[in-house]
Amino acid sequence: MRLARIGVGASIGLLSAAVALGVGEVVAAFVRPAASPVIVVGNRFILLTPEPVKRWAIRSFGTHDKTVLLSGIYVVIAALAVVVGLLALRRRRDGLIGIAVFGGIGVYAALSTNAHRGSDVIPSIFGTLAALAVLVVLVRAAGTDAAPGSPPPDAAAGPGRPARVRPAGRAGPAGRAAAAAVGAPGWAANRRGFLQGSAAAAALAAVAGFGGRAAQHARFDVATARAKLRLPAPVEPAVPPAPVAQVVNGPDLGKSGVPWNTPNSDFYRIDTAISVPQIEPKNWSLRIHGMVDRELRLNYSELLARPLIERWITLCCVSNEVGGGLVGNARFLGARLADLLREAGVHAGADQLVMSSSDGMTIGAPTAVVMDGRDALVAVGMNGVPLPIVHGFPARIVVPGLYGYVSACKWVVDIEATTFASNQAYWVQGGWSAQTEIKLQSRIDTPGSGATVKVGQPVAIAGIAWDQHVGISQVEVQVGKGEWRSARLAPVPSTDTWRQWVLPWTPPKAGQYTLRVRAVDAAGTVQPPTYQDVFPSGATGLHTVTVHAR
Ligand SMILES: Nc1nc2c(c(=O)[nH]1)N[C@H]1C(S)=C(S)[C@@H](COP(=O)(O)O)O[C@H]1N2
Ligand SMILES: [Mo]
Repeated sequence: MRLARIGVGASIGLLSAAVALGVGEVVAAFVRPAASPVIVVGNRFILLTPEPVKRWAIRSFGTHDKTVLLSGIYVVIAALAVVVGLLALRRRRDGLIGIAVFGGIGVYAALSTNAHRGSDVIPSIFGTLAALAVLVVLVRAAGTDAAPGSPPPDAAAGPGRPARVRPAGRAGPAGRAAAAAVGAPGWAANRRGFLQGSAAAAALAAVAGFGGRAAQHARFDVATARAKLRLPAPVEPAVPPAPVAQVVNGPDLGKSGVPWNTPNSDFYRIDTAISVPQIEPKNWSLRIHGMVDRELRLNYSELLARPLIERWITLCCVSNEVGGGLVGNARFLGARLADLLREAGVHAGADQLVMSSSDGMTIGAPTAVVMDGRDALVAVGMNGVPLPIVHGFPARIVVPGLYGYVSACKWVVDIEATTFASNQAYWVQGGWSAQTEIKLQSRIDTPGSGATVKVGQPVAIAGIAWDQHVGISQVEVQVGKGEWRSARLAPVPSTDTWRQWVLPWTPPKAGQYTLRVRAVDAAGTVQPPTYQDVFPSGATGLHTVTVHAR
């Protein structure tokens, strides 16, 4: 009996919440996908999350952090919905208040998050109204014998089951009716009505949810616009990587290490965008302003009309752990950012460029680094195709030698010339260093940690090393406590990319071996062995793997 009550209460709550979310998706299809209530709440949640928790999430879930966040939000919503449903069964007014509080959270999130606009409250409001209606209908369906003329609720108490004693005036009429009805003898008659109502609500939620999402894609996706786009040929194409692959994948070693070029589909992704910004090239423009002589505004065709250069650039994340995968090497096509800044006439005192994305991210780069002659790009292409949407379509910034969080603004729409003293960008507000260049790093990709190798048979120890815009001059590998031996290095087109390396090794006898790597940069600095956490300016330490020889 109690179980039936809990089931009914839980269903009422869950179905009301599901309808709220479904209707929210439909309405968001008319407003914009980012206005969907879950997205709005998710974005607010990311901003409220303390920096150490964010770091933990990136460390534990990496590229899947947003899937985990969204799943978490759904689980929390479901749990709270069950509570609201049970409250509603006891007293309808409490259920209605619960739903209103839910809706209020959505509205608050939309109004208080700078990535959102006022109109983003609309889906949450409609979703809330729909949920209130569903709750009323289902509570009524669960207790139809509360209809005028039906016996007073306590009469529903069966033989041997004492009537419940309730403080006077606590429950509203419908709530009292439902409480009495569910699980009591009269309930059998209500069950059908309740099940029908529930099925209708579930169908509504599903159709609205999936239909709403489909409509959002149809109306807002820029995938079609991206697919139709033809980028101009670069005035300076990137040097082809063919010789690189040959050196590392030598005939004696077989295929080893990581590919020189990270395919777009394998490229790591780090950002705070739960709803990936969808910007039509024709609606895009970049504004350069602040401490400049003349403000500059550039639309997409004006950007493409500039001389575009193509460069191999290795991008990496400050959150990359020693041996981690938040690093990738791609061929970027873009216009020189320094040229644009010179046209705008950036003031000498403007030591920081704060770049903003359409989703409200702010990223601050040192002006001097961007202007020092390196190939800092407003990129439009990646590996021969327009930037993938998740990597910043239609335009992003790439600055060789700087971590992504202080340079690589995706979906960039605004650059403000300002100072470090007067302006803190997003990650810096969370305690990450305002100014830092990439740290010298190296990684063993093969053999993998825990791999088994054969005694007396040569294997390739291979991997990558990087120190963008400084360059790698040497990579050394140590087996156990042995000598540091120099690895063979692949040629590179510039100092702005990672460098592949390989060292043949023959395990002399059975046992466990520790392989350790360190790089030396072009200035002769040896990679320090001291471990340093990724926070606040990037990890240091040597990558080590253990293998078994049999
Ligand atoms: N708009 C936006 N741009 C962003 C970020 C972000 O969260 N939002 N993250 C930055 C970080 S921390 C990194 S490491 C790079 C990652 O770029 P990728 O996802 O293309 O690999 O993007 C940078 N640009
Ligand atoms: Mo990053």
